[in-house]
This record gives sequence, C-alpha cells and structure tokens, in this order.
Amino acid sequence: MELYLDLFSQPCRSVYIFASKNNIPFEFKKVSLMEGEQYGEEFGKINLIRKLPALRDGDFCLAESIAILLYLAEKFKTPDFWYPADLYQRACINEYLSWQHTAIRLHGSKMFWLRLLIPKVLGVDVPQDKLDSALEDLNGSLKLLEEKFIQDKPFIAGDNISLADLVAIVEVMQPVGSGLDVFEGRPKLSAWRDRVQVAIGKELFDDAHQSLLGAQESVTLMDTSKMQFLKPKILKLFM
Ligand SMILES: N[C@@H](CCC(=O)N[C@@H](CS)C(=O)NCC(=O)O)C(=O)O
Repeated sequence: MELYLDLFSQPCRSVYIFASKNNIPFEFKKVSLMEGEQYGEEFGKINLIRKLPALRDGDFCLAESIAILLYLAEKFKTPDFWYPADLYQRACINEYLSWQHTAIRLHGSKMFWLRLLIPKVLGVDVPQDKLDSALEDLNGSLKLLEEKFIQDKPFIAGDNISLADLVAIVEVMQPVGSGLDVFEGRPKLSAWRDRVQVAIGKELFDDAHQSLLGAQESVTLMDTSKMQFLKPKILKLFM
C-alpha cells in the first residue's frame, strides 16, 4: 500500500501517525507541495483532486484524509477506541470530523499561510488587519474546540484518544509551525495536547511534526522562484 504524503500538511500527518501507530505497512511516497509535485502527471493518476494525502492499495486509489483514515481503520481492524462502535461515541467523533474542515482546519491553516508562506512568495508582509482578523477566527475555533468538543473530558469522545483527537491535534499544531504558540494561556488545550502526545507516543508525534516545526527556517531557505506557482492561489484565496 502506498501513502502519498508531505508532512507539512496536517491531514497527511494524521494519516501518517495513524498508519504508523497501528503498524500498518505502507510505502511513504513523498509529494512535495512546495515544489508543486501534486500538479505532476504521475500524481494526477493517483488523485485527480490533486491534494494530499492520497492512498493507493493495489488498483484502488483513495483521496480525502477522513476517508483514508476510515478505510485504514476498517481494513486493518484497528483498536475500537479510534472509531468506537458505540453509537454515541461514534456520533461525537463524526460531529467533530464534520465540523473541523471549515473551522479549525481553515483558520489554523490560514495563519500558517499569512504568517509564513505569503510573505515568502509575494515578498511582502501581510497587512496587520488581515492578521488580526485571521487570529480572531482562529481564537473562536480554539474556544469551540475546548468548550464544545473537549469540555472536561480527557479526549473528545471520552476517556480514550480517537480519530477526532488525531485530526484535531495536527490542525492545532499548524499555526505553531508559523511561530504562533496557540497553547500559551490555554491550560485546558495544553493538557489535552499532552494527553494526545502521550497516547500517540512522543517519538512518533515529534517525527510527524519535525518538518512543520522547522518550517520557519526551511521556508526562508526555499527558492522563491520555484514557489511562484502558488501566487495565483494566494491572490485568489487570501487577498
Ligand atoms: N479535505 C482534504 C484536504 C486536503 C488538502 O487540502 N490538502 C492540501 C495540503 S494540507 C493540499 O494537498 N494542497 C495542495 C493544493 O491545493 O495544491 C483532506 O482532508 O484530505
């Protein structure tokens, strides 16, 4: 089985951590997002949506991280706590997985682009009012993550880690990669992060986040001329 990944990407990290933690054998096929390899001919045969992560299992190709996580959980019969059979626990996980795309994922990812990638590609700092507004959105999503989804439980679905926590932690870490410490002044979120790290295993967690946490340095060193393919996307999405 092949997994097409770039660990700069949050959904790639969730798939990578899940497969690794559950000893699911896979070949790591690196597709460099910063070099635009997702637009190449070879990757188009795997995923016409041209986004990561993607999976190829024999003749079967699958896109979308949530679909991939569920496929792996079902195919490899991973421990129940990841996606419990219990109706209510599963419903809570589904609720989180449905919510996160246009909330924490969107807002955490936007901070990463505004603080790191856009200044690099366009050669200008993003106006402060845009940063302030993006931070307000991110703070709103983090508040909901704490108050609605984590509440006073150890994990989103209760006493054990599940796919919801895994999908959440990789998104919460994305702005951290741009130098924004979202855990500062948030003891509940920090304690949850610590529990998730322990459940995943610190070594695997650090391995999955190594390139993200080195992003401030590595992005500075990237060749801007090779990143110009990102410009139309930036102008369309953020400006
Ligand atoms: N809903 C998709 C989102 C995938 C996605 O947006 N991937 C980004 C990286 S985080 C990507 O591949 N972007 C490449 C591009 O837009 O060119 C999932 O959960 O897998």
